[in-house]
Amino acid sequence: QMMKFAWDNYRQYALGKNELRPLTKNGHIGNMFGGLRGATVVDALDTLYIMELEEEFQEAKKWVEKSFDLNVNGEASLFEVNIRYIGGLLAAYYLTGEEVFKSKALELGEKLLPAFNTPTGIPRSFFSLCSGMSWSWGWASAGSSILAEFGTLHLEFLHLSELSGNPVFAEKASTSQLLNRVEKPQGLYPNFLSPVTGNWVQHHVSIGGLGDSFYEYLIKSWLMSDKKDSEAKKMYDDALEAIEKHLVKKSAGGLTYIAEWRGGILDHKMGHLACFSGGMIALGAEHAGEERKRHYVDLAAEITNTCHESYARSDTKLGPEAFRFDAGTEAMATRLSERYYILRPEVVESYMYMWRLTHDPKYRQWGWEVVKALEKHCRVEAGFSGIRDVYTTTPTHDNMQQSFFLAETLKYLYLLFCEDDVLSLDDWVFNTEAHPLPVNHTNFKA
Ligand code: DMJ
Repeated sequence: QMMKFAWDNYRQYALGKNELRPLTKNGHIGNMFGGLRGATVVDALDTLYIMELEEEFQEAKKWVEKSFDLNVNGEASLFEVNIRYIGGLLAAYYLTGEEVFKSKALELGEKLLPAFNTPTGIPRSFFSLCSGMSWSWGWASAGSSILAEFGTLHLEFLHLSELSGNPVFAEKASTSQLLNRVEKPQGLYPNFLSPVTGNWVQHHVSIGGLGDSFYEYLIKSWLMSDKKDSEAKKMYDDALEAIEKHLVKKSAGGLTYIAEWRGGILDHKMGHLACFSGGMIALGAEHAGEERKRHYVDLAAEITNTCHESYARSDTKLGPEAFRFDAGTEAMATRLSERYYILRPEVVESYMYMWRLTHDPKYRQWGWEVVKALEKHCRVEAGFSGIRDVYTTTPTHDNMQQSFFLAETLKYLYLLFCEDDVLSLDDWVFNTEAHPLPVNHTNFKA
């Protein structure tokens, strides 16, 4: 019902725009997708299909067939276009077998290739869909590329190679050679790398924003290869070991968290984005060997518990954008600018993985608490909206229904209450936007 409500309002007020503005009942386009439209349509396709919202799925499919225009010439984020559009189209194709999704994915995939024309082949954050010229975020030091952006292409690009028969996609998205060569401080991967020299630009390490999905794609690359890509597995194991050694901490109140690292100094902060890591560590634990398995299941459970605490300690029972462990604070935001919640999925994502791994009913209870909180605080007359402050029972709304709410938050909540064989984790890996891609399509190894 939540998905139907979110979709129906998007369709009524914003079809063809990227997101719905549910208070003003209009559409939002933004500047991340280079002139591409319909981010919510493409992000929602597989969720509609999985939930058997047949009529709504057909409406979405029809829009892709008739109105999804790829001949655009704006400035796009390679990462965002890849995880939402390529991921969404690929998942829709694999679930339904409908050729239109495959052909759109391949056509769009071709348009992304010029973004890799840099001295090292590491793409910058933005590129022009028309000229292929590329550039970095203005705030990224010395024109650097971001770990979580250039490191979150591999799953989708392997499938583009698989479906097109052209190895170029897999080759372009492979970063392992370069990353294995460059020295890593204490075994950690900094978030900023120069696409010109191939060296780190600044020693900020985070399993949250800027770093997050790089680690996720290491373990998922191995799983998607049916456990054949041992290089990705080793990179994941080594990275997790370094993270545990240097960043995992326990608060005075006994909460386990993952701090950020700035040139050797710890920042005792966890972003909402970092809360995906409970699920990732749980997923990896299954394959860690008997001895390490127990350890990683416990670590994943502790981190997920901490993220749940960040929700439980707020008045809305939704979590803030970032929470801290300093000056007597535990799992709460201390800055006004970090008190918002924009319908993000990472906490329910971890509940879903923890549920599938342990079947401990508390994860379903926690998921249900989120459902109730979303209904109470984020549902407005024409859709769902983010809120500006999780620490008040009368929050104001940000007037934005993010496309990842339909792609991820609602999908993970749904899967939390499904049988385990609905998108079994043995057969599918979820890209970082929760689009399922099938395991064992690995003929192309870059
Ligand atoms: C999503 O687009 C993806 O999950 C991405 O990896 C991180 N940010 C958002 C959701 O919070």
